[in-house]
Amino acid sequence: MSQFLLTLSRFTAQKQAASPEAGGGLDRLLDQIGLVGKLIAQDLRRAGLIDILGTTGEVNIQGETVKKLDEIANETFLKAFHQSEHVCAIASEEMEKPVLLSENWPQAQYMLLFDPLDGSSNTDCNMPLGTIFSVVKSKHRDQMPTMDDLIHNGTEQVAAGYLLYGASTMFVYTTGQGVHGFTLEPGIGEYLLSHERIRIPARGKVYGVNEGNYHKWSAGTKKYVEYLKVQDKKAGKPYSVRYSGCLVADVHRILLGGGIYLYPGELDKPEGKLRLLYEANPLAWIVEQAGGKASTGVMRILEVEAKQLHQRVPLIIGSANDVYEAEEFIQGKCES
Ligand code: FDP
Repeated sequence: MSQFLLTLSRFTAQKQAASPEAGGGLDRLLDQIGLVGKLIAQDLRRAGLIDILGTTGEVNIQGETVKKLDEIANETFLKAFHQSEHVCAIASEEMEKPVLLSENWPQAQYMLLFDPLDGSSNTDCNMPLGTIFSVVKSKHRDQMPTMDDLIHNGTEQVAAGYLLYGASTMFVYTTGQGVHGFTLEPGIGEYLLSHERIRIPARGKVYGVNEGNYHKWSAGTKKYVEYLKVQDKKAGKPYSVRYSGCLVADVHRILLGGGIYLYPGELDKPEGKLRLLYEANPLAWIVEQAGGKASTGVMRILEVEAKQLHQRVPLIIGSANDVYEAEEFIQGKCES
C-alpha cells in the first residue's frame, strides 16, 4: 500500500504534466474510464437483486451469446464517451463496427478500444469480471479517423489497462511509464493508489489454462503443461493451477505473484480464442511494462500485425522465464 493518499485523477494528472509529449487529455480520458468502471461495478454489486442476469437472447459478432450485463457495460461506455472531449472513435468486443464520434472531433484525438465485460460466463455466479481497454492516438491531426484507423499494432498504444471487479474494484494501467494499480475506496467513490510500479516476478509457481481443451492442443503445448506438473521440488514444480474463467482476474493474479497464463492456439483453431486489439495487446503491454513477457508462442504479441478489428490471437503471458520456457516447448525446441 502506498504511503500517501493519491487518487487516480491526481496521479494521472501528475504523470501527464511530467511528460507533455504524450499529448493533452490522456489523464481525463483515464479518469472517464474509471467512472465507467465505477458504474459497472455498481451494477455488478446489485446484479442478483435486479433483473440484469442471464442472456439477452442475442449472439454477438464473435458468435457468443450476449449476457444482459455485457450489453449494459457496453452501453455505459457509449454513454460516457458520446459528446465528450475524450475520444473521437470507439470500438468494442460487443459491436461489429467501430463508432466514429465526429461530434467530438477535432478536440478529441484519442481512439478507445475495449472489452466492456471480460469473463462474462462469471456473471451469473458472482465470480470476478473485468474490463480491458486500449488507447491509441489518431494518426491524422487534420481529419477524422476512419474505421480502419482503429486497426493498429500493439506497439502503437499510448495507454492500456483493465478494471478488475473482484472482492474490491481495481484500476490498473500503463502509459509506458510502469504499471500502477488503484483500489476503489467504495465509501468515498475514489480510486486510491494501492500498487505503485508493479513488477512481475521473473518466475512463478502458478499456471492458468483451460485444461479441458487439452486434446485440442499442439504436441508442444501439451508437453509444456505436462512439464509444469512434474514432481521436481528443486525446480519449484509442480506448479499450482489457478483458472477463474476471467482473463483479467487470471492475468492480475500472475502480474502480482508471477506465473503463466495460456490461451493457446488449437489444432483446428490456430488463432486461439482471445482478441488481439482489446484483450491481448493491452494486457501484453501491461505485463511487459511490469517486466514480464507476452507471446503468441512464436512471436511477441505487441508485434503481431493487426489486420482486423476482431482478430483473434493465441496468448501466452506472464513471468519472463515462464513464457520463454513455454515458447521453447511450443516451438519444439525443448522436449522435457
Ligand atoms: P468470456 O468468453 O467468458 O468473456 O474474453 C474471453 C474469455 O471469457 C476470458 O475472459 C476467459 O479467460 C476465457 O474467455 C474463458 O474461455 P474458456 O471458457 O474457453 O476457458
